[in-house]
Formats: sequence, C-alpha cells, structure tokens
Amino acid sequence: MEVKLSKKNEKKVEEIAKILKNRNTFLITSHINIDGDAIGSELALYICLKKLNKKVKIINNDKTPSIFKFLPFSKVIKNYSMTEQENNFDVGIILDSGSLDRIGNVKEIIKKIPFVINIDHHLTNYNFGDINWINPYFSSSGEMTYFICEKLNKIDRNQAICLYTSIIYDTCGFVHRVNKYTMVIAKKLIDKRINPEKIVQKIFYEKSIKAVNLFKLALNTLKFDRKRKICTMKIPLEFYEKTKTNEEHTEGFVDFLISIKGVEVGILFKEKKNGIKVSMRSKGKVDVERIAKKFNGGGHREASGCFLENRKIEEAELLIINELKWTE
Ligand SMILES: [Mn+2]
Repeated sequence: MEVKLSKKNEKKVEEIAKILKNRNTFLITSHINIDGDAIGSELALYICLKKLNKKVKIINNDKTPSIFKFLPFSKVIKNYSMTEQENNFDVGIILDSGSLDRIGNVKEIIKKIPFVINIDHHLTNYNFGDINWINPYFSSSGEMTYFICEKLNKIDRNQAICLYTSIIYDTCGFVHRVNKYTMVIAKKLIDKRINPEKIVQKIFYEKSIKAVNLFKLALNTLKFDRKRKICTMKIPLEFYEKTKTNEEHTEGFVDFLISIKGVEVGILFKEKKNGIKVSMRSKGKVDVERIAKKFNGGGHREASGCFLENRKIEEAELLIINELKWTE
C-alpha cells in the first residue's frame, strides 16, 4: 500500500527537500518541554541529513527527558545552556512548534540564521518560516518528517525507531488524531524491522517507583468540578522533594485524568519556582487550546499547556476553571 500526499502537500515536501539537498549546515530544533514527537522528528531528520553528508546540530531549550534516551543518536542532542553561541548555520529547521516563542532560548540562534523551515501539525502556527509546511491533519510532526526523509533517501531502521516513537507518542498509542496515513506509515516503519512493542514499553510502561510514589501523592489532590466533567490534579513543589522526583516524573499523569468515565477535561497544575505550569487534556468537546492561548500557551484542541507566571496553585486553578466554557 502506498501513501500518497495531495499535490499541495507534495509541493511543500519537494520545496523542503530541495533546500535540504542544496544547503550545507543545519540547525534542528523544537519546542520547550520537549516531547516524544519533537525528539523523534528531530532525530529522524538529523539522520537523513547526515546521510547526505551535511553538517547538522540539534539544539533544544530543554534537556532530553530520560525516557527518550533509548532513541538512536539521542546523545547528539544539545541543550541551549551547554551551547556556545553558534551562528554559522545556513538553515534552521523548526519542528512541531507553533511559534518562535515556543522554542525558548534557541530563538536567539534562529534569529541569526538566514533561512528557516517550519514544519508543524498544530492548528495554530504563526508561519514564521521562509518555508512553512503546516498541516493539522497529520497525527504528529513525525508523520510529516516521514515524507521528507522518504523523499531524500530511504528510511533506515534507526529513523524508523524515531518516527514510530513520534507517532506513538502524539497519538497516545494510536488513539488520537489517527488519520488515513498513520497506520500505513506505521506499517512501513515496522517493515524496517523495528520492535514496536519495545518502543511502546519504553514510552508508556517504564514508570519508576519514584514516579509512582509521586502519583500516589498527586492522586490525593484529585478534584471534580461542574458535575464531574472537569478533573484537576495538583503537584506542589513539596511533592517532588518528598519523593525525590522532578517534573519528568509527571509524564502521563494528565492523561490519566481523562481516562476517568464522564470526565471531559483533565487539568494538571504543576508548581515551579516562578509560577504554575498547566497541562490540559480534553476528550474533544472542549477546546483546551483556546484556553492555553489565552495564557500565551499552545498545543492542540485536545492537549494543550500554558504557564502562569508568579501565581500560586490555587490562583492558577481559579483562572483556568473560569476560562473553561462548554462548547457542547
Ligand atoms: Mn506534535
């Protein structure tokens, strides 16, 4: 079975492939609070460019969360704080990020790069690139990256592991945003002799005991609102101290909230030193991206996040709950 893009999408892929072929030095980056889709796409594209003998660097605002360290070449990823100011890139490629602000400090490097390619599947994207391939139809940026890699050289096993991770992560294991390409691409990646079960296990089923202890504490904060349609969970800083954990260990918590019958929106409030980080999930009736955007955040209709600076957890909760309007 072949995957064929529409003419409009195919044109974008060709445009991007041409630049990747013709230029020499590349910076690849993605959004703050880096996730599986972002890292998988970055690494697959990195390998693709390396096979074309290009000079490539991946620099992200944040450190790579340890659950993604099994990915091939994950060691090449640098984070901004350990990077000297580097200026000599021909092209900057920004994956999975709706705006330039979303890439955090790496924006400082991007600003100095003469040509920017913007590849993203978020509905809200500010078209900040010289080439913008934006299409919210795709399940993940990994799905889009697949077409670019395929165009330039044959996808190898390492790339297949990265792209399968992207798709698994952003679809939550083929649950959300699955489209007519998703399974066909997944099959093509499995054909590269990857171990799909191992990837799912690495991402979703390797919770540490520490993380479980943190979850135990967090469960005590569960609160249901408006006839149980909103479920909230809070993680004050002291929970991390008590369980010797950090934010990385909250992976999956917010998804648990909407696994509860009847709950339409799950909201996780995480305390940071300078404010409250809010992660939201929706079963689809409520557009949580709209709420995130009100507070300068972003994401998708059913999965979004934002940061409320200099707020206490209870204040943040009040602000967000007040913004929630039912679209039923
Ligand atoms: Mn994504």
